[in-house]
Amino acid sequence: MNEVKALNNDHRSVDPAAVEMLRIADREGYSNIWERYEKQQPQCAYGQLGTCCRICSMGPCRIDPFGDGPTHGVCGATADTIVARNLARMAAVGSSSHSDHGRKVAQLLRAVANGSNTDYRITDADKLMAVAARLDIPTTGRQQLEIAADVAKVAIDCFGNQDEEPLVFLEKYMPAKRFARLKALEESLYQTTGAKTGFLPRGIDREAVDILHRTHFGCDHDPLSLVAQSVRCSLSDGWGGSLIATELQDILLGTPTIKSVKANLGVLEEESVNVVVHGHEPILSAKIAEMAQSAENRQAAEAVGAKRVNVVGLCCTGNEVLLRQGVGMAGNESHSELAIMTGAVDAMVVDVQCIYPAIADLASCFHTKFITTSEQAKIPGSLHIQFDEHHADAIASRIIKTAIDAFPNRNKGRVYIPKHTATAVVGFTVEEILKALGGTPQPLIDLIVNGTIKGVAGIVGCNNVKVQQDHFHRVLTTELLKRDILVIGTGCWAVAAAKAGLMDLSAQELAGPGLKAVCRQLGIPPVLHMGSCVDCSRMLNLAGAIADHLKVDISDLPLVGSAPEWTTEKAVAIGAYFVGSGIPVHLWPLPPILGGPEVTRILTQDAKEVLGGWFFVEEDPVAAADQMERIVMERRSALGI
Ligand code: SF4
Ligand code: MSK
Repeated sequence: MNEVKALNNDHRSVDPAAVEMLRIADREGYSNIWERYEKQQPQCAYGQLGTCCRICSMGPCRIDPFGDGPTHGVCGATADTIVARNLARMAAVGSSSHSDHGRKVAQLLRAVANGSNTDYRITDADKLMAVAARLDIPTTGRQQLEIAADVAKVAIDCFGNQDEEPLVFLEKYMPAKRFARLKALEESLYQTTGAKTGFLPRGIDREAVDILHRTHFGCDHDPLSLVAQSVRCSLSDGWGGSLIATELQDILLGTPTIKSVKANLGVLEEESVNVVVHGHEPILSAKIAEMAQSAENRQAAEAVGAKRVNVVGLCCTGNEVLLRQGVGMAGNESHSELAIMTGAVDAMVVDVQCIYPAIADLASCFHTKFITTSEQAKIPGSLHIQFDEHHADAIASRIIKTAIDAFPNRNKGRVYIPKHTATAVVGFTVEEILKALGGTPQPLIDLIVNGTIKGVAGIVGCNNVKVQQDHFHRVLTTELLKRDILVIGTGCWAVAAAKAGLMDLSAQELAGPGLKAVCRQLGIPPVLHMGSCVDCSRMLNLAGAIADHLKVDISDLPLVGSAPEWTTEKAVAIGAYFVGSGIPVHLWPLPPILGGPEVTRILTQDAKEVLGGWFFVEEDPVAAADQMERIVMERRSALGI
């Protein structure tokens, strides 16, 4: 290994396990996201600014943001129209991904309730009762499955709702003041402009279809109208599809509880059959994690010379099984190829979202079975084993058997597992946080009011090859802790924080004096893992519980969000529903909107007045923490605390 290569790899990731694996990638010539990113340079500036359009066959059209070239597309579309249309389509795709996940969980709950699926069951009856109560579904004297059927029906109806009323889930879960503000905003815009501008989502499917329609050639060209619909669609994700996914998964698979786990590539075991579950939907992977423990599978593993079947997670499917079943967490998005390069993965099983197609080629260099399971995420070169929740036990068994059968083909001479792991205390659902606080948010509110904790930051999002892996996550999180700001979050950020040891109890020492004392007293880390991407709904629920308790709007609270290292269209939807819920959101890397000055102004300035939440961008993590702290302090003084 020469020094230049090592320096390059240090530049690619701050995670020592990743740096070790990238040295192997360099030595062996394994393709990876960093190497392919370098080959993509220079990337298209029009794309980065959002000013390219190819929605009709007169295009593609490009607007020169510096005014030297064309100022309009062939049809006359301006840069702002093009930027806003592109943004809206990102929000629609992101929302649809989360919400389609929620739909499948709702359909499964319906099947369990009507007895047509016996591979799953109601695991958390208390959560079922809590969700039913929230939705005003009667529970007294009724059978559990009858109640479950009603909950499933309300959820499924939210997808196809065709009237003009807001989504039932949103109406029942969104804090009263936020709901009233969005409703009043719709009415005042109607009175002042005469045009309908909706913010309260009606049907989950409808809001995404609405964007596909209004961004068709020759429809909505008004940047404000397009941005407003982007927010409405995203709210149908946060307070609709994602919320349904979270709540109903808790009913079916159990609400996560606080537990201690290990994170990073060191959770792979040299002597075991390693099955990595990756993607987002835990319905299958929860089964795989459960069945891997069976005596039959243990014996089958032993029969091929392995110690056991070791199921570990990646990305958000990983977060789901980590929080509920305590499996090890192999890594976040950028770790997916690195895990295969260890040579110790016998099967990587993927469902949907955030899966690199490159894994197929890479896996073919090893004995690793790369198994796709969703008709919505087929990848050439993989082994496809179609998941069907009505035969979940049988399919999970077949997948585990495939991994066990692959184990003897492992080339032990090529196995290298970096020894890095960190301990992480995870599983901070709203239920667990309230339990730790004695059943009410009041102690947390008291701590915020008396300044022991200045505020709460919610961090979400991915890895992005444009940012040194995990660097922004680590520095921003540590900076916020120092400033007595409690950090909560989800997704690949949560994995980054876990790998960095920030979810270990020892991380209390990194916190400012107030936060440190609180965490010591409660026996919790200062960084709380709330789940997967869809579990951003748990953050909304926590914010909502505090807002309702104080009878204020979420936008009054000292809360702030960030999506550093964001990558996906889902992150756009999450950011937009945070903003629509009244929470300012930091973003890095730059979103593709800067080519549209009006869109940029709406999202970074006007939204503050209108929605109480807005976007801001900052490249430097310490400066981002400064800005986030400033927002928290401004909100504190507005509250008079
Ligand atoms: Fe060009 Fe207008 Fe067609 Fe877009 S819609 S590709 S700007 S002509
Ligand atoms: S997995 S959306 S890369 S967080 Fe949810 Fe990670 Fe971002 Fe996918």
